[in-house]
Amino acid sequence: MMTKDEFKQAFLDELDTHFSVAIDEATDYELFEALSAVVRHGYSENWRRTRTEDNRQQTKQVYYFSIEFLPGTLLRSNLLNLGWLDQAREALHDLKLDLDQVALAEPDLALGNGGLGRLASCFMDSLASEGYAANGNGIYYKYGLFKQKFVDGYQVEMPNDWTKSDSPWLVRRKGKAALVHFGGHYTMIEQDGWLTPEYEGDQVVLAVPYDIAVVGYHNHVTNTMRLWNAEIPSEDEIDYRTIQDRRTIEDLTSVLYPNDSTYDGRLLRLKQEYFFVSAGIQSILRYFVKNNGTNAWDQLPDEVAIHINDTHPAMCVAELMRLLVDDYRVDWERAWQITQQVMSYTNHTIMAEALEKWDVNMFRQLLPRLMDIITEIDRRYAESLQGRVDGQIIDRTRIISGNQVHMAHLAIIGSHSINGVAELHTQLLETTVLNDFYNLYPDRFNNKTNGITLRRWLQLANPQLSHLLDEQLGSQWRNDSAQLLKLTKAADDPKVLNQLAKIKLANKQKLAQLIKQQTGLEVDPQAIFDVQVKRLHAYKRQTLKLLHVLALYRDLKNGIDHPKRVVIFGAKAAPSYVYAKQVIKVINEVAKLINHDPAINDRLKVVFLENYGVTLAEQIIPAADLSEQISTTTKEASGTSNMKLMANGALTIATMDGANVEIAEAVGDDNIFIFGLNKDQVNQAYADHSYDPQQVYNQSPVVKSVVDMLIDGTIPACQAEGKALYDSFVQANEPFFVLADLESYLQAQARVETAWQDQEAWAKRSLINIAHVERFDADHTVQLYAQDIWHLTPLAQA
Ligand code: 26V
Repeated sequence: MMTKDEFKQAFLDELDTHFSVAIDEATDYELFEALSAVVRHGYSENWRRTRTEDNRQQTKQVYYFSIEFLPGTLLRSNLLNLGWLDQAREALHDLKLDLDQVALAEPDLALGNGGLGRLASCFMDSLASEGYAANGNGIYYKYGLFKQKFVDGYQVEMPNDWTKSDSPWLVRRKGKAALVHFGGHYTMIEQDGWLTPEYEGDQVVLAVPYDIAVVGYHNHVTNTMRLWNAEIPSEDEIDYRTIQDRRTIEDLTSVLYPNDSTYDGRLLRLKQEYFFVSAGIQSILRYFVKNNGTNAWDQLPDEVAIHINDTHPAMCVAELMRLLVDDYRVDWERAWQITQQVMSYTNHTIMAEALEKWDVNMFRQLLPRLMDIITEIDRRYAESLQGRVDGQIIDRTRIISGNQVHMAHLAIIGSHSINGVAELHTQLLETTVLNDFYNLYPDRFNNKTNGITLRRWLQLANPQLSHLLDEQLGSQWRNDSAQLLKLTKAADDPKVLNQLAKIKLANKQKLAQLIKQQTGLEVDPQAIFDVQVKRLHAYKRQTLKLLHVLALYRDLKNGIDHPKRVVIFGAKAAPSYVYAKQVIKVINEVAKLINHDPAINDRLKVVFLENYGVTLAEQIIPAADLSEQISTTTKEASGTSNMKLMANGALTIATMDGANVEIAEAVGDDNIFIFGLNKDQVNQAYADHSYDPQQVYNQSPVVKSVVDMLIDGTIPACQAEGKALYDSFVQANEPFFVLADLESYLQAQARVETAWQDQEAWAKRSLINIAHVERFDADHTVQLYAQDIWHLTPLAQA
C-alpha cells in the first residue's frame, strides 16, 4: 500500500532526480514522466516476481501473437491496477495539480488500426487481472497509426512518430535479442544422420525486444507485452555491406500495415509477419530449453499455449515446426502433434478480402525453408484425407492452392482450436466460409464472444458512474462484474434514475467543452448525443447514419420537428481507401451545411471529431445516449464499441449483427432498437441476387427524397463525392444493403425519439443496459479462453 503522503514524496523525489525542477517549472511531460517513474517502482518487483513465479510453479503460459496492439495511455490504468489511483489524485491535488490534466501529456500508444488491436490490449489487461501468466508478442512499429486531420473536409494523414517522446513504459532488452533470416538459398546436408538446412546468401536481421509491463488489478501479477524491433546486427554477428541493406532492415518495422496495393508493400507486410513470429517463437523455445533441456518436448504443450490472433501470425505453425525439426531434431510426426496441441487461432472477419493469401513465388523467395515446410504440411494434410473424403473438399481446404498460400488454412490445420468472436460470427464461419473445415473437424470450432475491460472503459473513463455503482452495490463490482446485475433492483427507483441522468448530463457537458475546444462548435448537452465511433468502412455504414442526418435536415427545413440531437462521428479511413475518404468528405460538408444553417437553429448538430483513437473514445463514450451499431448484417464479426457504449449506459440502435445479437438478448427487446434485414434475408439476397436497389429507390419516396439530396446541389463543395456515394447506393448488387435498410432505420430512429420523450423511462433502459454488461466483460471472456482453449490455471496469489 502507498499513502497519499508517501506518493507525494516519491513524486517530488522523482521530479528532482530526473529533471532537477520544482513543480511550477516542470512541463506537463516532465510531470508525467516523474509520475510514471513512481508507477514503475510500484510494479517492478511484481514484474520480476511474476516471471520467477511462473518459472518456479512451471505454470502454463499463453503467448498472444498479434500484429496489432492498441494500449492507449498507461499512466492511469497502471495507477488504478496498482491500487494507487486515489492516493495519486489526492497527492497531486495537494500540490495544486490535476492528475487528469497531467495524464493528458501522455500520447496514445497506437500500434494498431481498430477493434482487433484494441481487443488484444483489453485481453492483456484482463489476463493479468485474472492472474494468468500471459505474454503479448507484437511489433515495435516506429510509426504508429497515422494522426488524422481534416483539411477542407478531407482526411489528411500525419506521421505518428511516437518513439520520439521516449515512452517511460518500454524496456529495451538487448540481451534477449534473436536473429531472423530472410531470403537466400539453402541445401539440406546430413549431419550425424540428420538432414539439416545450410543457408547461403540470406539476410539476417536482429530482433530486439521492447517489453512493457502489464499490471494486473490488485493482484501482484505483472505480465509482459513484448514488441520486437528490427535492427542491424553488429559486425561481429554479421557483415553488412551496403547502405541499401541497412536501410531495408530498418524499414522492416517502420510502419503499421504498409500499403498493400504494390508488390513491395505486400512483401514488406509478409516480412513483418515472419519477423515477429520467428523472434517470438525463438524466444519461447529458448526459455523452454533453459528450464527443461532439449529432451522434454512432449511437455511443451503443458507449459506453452500460442495464440494466433487473426491470420497475420499464422506462420507460427510453420515456424514452430521448422525450429523443432531443423534446430532441435524432433521427428516430424512428434513435432506436428506438439504444434497442434500448442496452437490456437481466432478468426476476426468473414470478409473474403481480408483473408490473407500470399503468392507462392513471393513466399518462396522471402522464406525458402518455411515455404518447403508449409508444402510438406500441406502434402501430409492432403494425404491424411485421401480416400476418406471427397477430393473436392481436399482441394478446397488445402493450404497451397494454385499459386497461393492460404494463411487461414494453415492456421486451422495447425491448431486444436478455432474460434469466432461472437455467436453469430462463429455460426457463420461454421456454415459458410469455413464450412468444409467445420465438417472435417467440428470439435475444433468454438465461440468466444469478445469483451472489453471495464477497468478502462468504465472505472477510468466514467468515474462518476463508477461512484454511483459503488453507492448502490458496494465496490465488489470492480472485481466481479456479475455484481452489476443487482443494479436492476434500482430500476424503478426514481432517485437512482435521476442520479444516473445527472451523471450522463455531466459527462455530456464535459464532451461539449471538448467539442467546443476542438471544433469551435457549441452543442447543447440536453440534446440526444448520438454516437458512431469505429473505423470508416462501407460495411459499417456510416453512410446510413449520414442519410438519417439528411432526412432530419430535410424535415427540420420543412417545419417537421424532432428532438434536439447532436450526431457525433469518430472514424479513420485507411489511407488508400478512396470510398471511405469520400464518405468523410461528404459527412464533413453536410456538417458544415447544417451547423451553419440559421433555419436549423441548433436543433441538429453534426460533429466529426478528428483523430479518433483510444483516448478520444474514453472521452466520447461516457457521454453517449445512443450507440450506433448499424453494420450490414453478417459483416461485423463482433464489434466492441457496442459493448463500451452499453457499459456507459448508452442505448443501442442496431442491426442483428455480430455481438449486437447478444446485447439484444441480454437487455431484452424493450431496451434496444433493432432494425434492418436479418442474416437469412441478407444471405438469401446474396445467393439469388434478388436485391435491386434501383427498385427500392424508385418505389420509396422517402428513400428517393433523401438519397437525391446527395446529387441535387443541397450539399455544396462535394459534388463528386456526393455523386460517388449516390452511385454506390444504387449500383446493381450493392453489397451493403444501404437503401434496403434505410426505411427500417428511419423508423427505428423514430422509436428512439419517442423513447427520448420520457426521460425517466430512458434512464431506466440505460440502467438495465449497464446491469447486463457482465457477458461482455473481457475478464469473463479470457477465463473462457483460459479454460476451453489454453488450459491455463491462474497463478497462485503472490
Ligand atoms: C476487414 C477488411 C474488410 C475488407 C477490406 C479489408 C479489410 C481489412 C481488415 C478487416 C478486418 C480485419 C480483422 C478485424 O480487425 N476484425 C475486427 O475484429 C474485432 C475484434 O474481434 C471485431 O470486433 C470486429 O467486428 C472485426 O471487424
